[in-house]
Amino acid sequence: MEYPITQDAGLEARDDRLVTDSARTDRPTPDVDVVVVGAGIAGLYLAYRLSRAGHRLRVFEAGDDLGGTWYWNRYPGARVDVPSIDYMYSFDPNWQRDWQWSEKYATQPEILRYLNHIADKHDLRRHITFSTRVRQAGWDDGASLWRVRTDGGDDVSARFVVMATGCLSMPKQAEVDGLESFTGEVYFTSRWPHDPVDFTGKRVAVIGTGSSGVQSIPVIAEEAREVVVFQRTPTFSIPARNGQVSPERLALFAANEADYRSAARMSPGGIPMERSITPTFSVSEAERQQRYERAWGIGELFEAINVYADVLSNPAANHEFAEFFRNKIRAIVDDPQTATDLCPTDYPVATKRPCLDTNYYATYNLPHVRLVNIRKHPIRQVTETGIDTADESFTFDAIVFATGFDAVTGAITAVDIRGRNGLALKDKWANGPQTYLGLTTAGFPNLFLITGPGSPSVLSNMAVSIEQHVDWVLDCLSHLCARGFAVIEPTETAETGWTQHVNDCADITLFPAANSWYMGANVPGKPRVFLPYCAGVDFYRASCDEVVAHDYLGFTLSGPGGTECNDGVVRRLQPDVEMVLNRMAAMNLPTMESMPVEDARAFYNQMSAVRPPGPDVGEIVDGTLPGTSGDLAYRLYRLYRLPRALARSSCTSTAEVGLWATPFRTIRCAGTFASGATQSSSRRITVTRPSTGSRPRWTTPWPRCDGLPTTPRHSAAYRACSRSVAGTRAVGSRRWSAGSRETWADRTSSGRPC
Ligand code: NA7
Repeated sequence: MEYPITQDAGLEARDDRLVTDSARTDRPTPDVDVVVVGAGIAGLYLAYRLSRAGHRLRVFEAGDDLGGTWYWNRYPGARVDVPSIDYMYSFDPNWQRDWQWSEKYATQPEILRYLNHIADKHDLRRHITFSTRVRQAGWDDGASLWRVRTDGGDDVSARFVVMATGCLSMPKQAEVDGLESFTGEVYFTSRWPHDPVDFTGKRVAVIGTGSSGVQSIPVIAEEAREVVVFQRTPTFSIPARNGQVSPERLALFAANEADYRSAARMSPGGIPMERSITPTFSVSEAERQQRYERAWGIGELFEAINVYADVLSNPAANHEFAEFFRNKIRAIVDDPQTATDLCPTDYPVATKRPCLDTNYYATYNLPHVRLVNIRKHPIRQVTETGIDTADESFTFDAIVFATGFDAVTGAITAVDIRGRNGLALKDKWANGPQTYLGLTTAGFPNLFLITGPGSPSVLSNMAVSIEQHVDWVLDCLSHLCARGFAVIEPTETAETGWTQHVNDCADITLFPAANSWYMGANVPGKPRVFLPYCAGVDFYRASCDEVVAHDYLGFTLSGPGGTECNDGVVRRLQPDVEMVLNRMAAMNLPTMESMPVEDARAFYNQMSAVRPPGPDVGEIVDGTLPGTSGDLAYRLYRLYRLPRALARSSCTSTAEVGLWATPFRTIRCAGTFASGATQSSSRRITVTRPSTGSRPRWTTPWPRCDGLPTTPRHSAAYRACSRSVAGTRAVGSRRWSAGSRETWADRTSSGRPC
């Protein structure tokens, strides 16, 4: 099909200052404005936006063609795991005229066709240099530009570099001894051949049971004579129930696409969906089972995890949901030992990437398919003819590695990126990535990361998150142009604050309890750090927007016109503290410090009513903190759930300091209720490991009912929460302006920030 080429139509107004500031300084003009690394979904959208905005760009792509993940991951059964119609660009408004998805979850070939269709329709290929890997990018401080080198011999200078390298694009090594001696065929799901692979009549080993294994095993089993699956960690998987695109969903989409898109952008995961506000144990067992069945039956991952508000925060809730899954597995799989081995037991459900499957568990009932639990029977080595475990020798014609990726950071640090003073990004991130908004990193000016660590990325619908990041970058470039700046870089303060916030968000969930690739735990030697931002696409977007609204808070902008920096931290509070304040703001309640203790207590009482029961208070400590007019007495509750403790406490004469603790970190202790006084103070407190010696089991219920949106927008969740606290006596009507991000201490009469 031919499409009209639109490259010259509707160009956004271009401000030449990006490229011609050298005319006003002695800086050299770079070869291009922007180098983009990668031509997957992100790279293509960047090519579209940048070219339409009139920027000179080059896109380098290691593959021989476009598509990124969807170019490489062409293993049998490869499909997207969010509904196809949610997994498409929103910038292509008339898509319905020339594109229809054939299935609820499109296959890899269909997605690749879609991406090619978009590239052709908008003439994007002309920007892309294929079969060329960017090896190095070095910041030239004197010239304020990047010098980019490729394995194809290109040496390109650019004002900006954008890493659109994808979160799951750097395959892990095989990590088994003896592979070179194997005389059969070897395949990696992440680098599948372009020519058809025929397993008919063959004995095939599959190593790995993540999404790639779960999708490919049933398809391989349809052809192969024998399939042996080597499983290290079992996975939670729900039936995809694939089929045609849901007509209801399509109708909803078509009826008002703008609303649909907007709902996706302001949702927790990038697919229109209300955040669940129902705690698991607030309903009867019968209702719980009913909802679990629905989650199992609907065949959508985000919906399934959203079944109850506290699945990812309350261990008991998670356990019950996990047990439901395990019972399903036991019911499907005939052989009891195989069923037991397929049941995940050593991590909470959804803290490793859950899978969507078609006949995965049932495949193990086929007589020619066998599961080997390599935790019990470790792989010793690959031999010339197959695989030896500790107690058995297997013969294979082919071995398939479905062993995953060096996720989120791997493809970024694979490029030798050097920032100011030659600092290597790899070295900077040696103990874990530090970013501001997952988009930028201090010491590396004019470098943008699309869906980088510290952004929702792999916990979201990537199509939505990619567009949000690219849009943010384009707006940023426009801002720089408009204001005469050439360089943007986050401050250490902003980056430290964001990195802490990302960790804080993860630490009040169960995510850190799993050895997952979210935690970097699948790659030997990789620092164990939670990589994505788990508070949700909606909360994240609000942070990004606030940074812009506050004159690029936390960024230093510089150029011929001078330097500007509105330094600060966009999220300073512990996330659950912030939710409390958000809720109060949304309800037009007075500020916390202006409330009498009784009102504050009543408010928390109401909130506690919608929370699941948590453990008792761990420790109560009395002390003093310096206040603006003398010491403040405080009572510190070192606990998992402050609100209930406050409700129980009889203390009214001293300030009560809530410590929403993150056990292994230095955390912020913020917020005081002053009896009669309006001053407060705060400091950092290091919380030590509890005497039990094990990691505390967090029940702080967030995100959930308390997860009110950052701006009081509206959602059913907000209205329901509002109703649930309707008994709270409003003692004032001061509104904490949406978007303001002060600490409690900021908002005391002293006005002093903590
Ligand atoms: P995943 O989800 O990382 O799965 C990889 C699987 O391979 C997982 O079961 C691993 O076990 C297993 N694995 C990894 N290394 C080894 C070694 N050395 N020995 C045995 N088993 C191993 O990658 P996928 O490609 O399946 O999916 C990645 C994402 O792509 C997915 O989430 C979708 O979004 C698309 P482990 O769990 O580490 O014990």
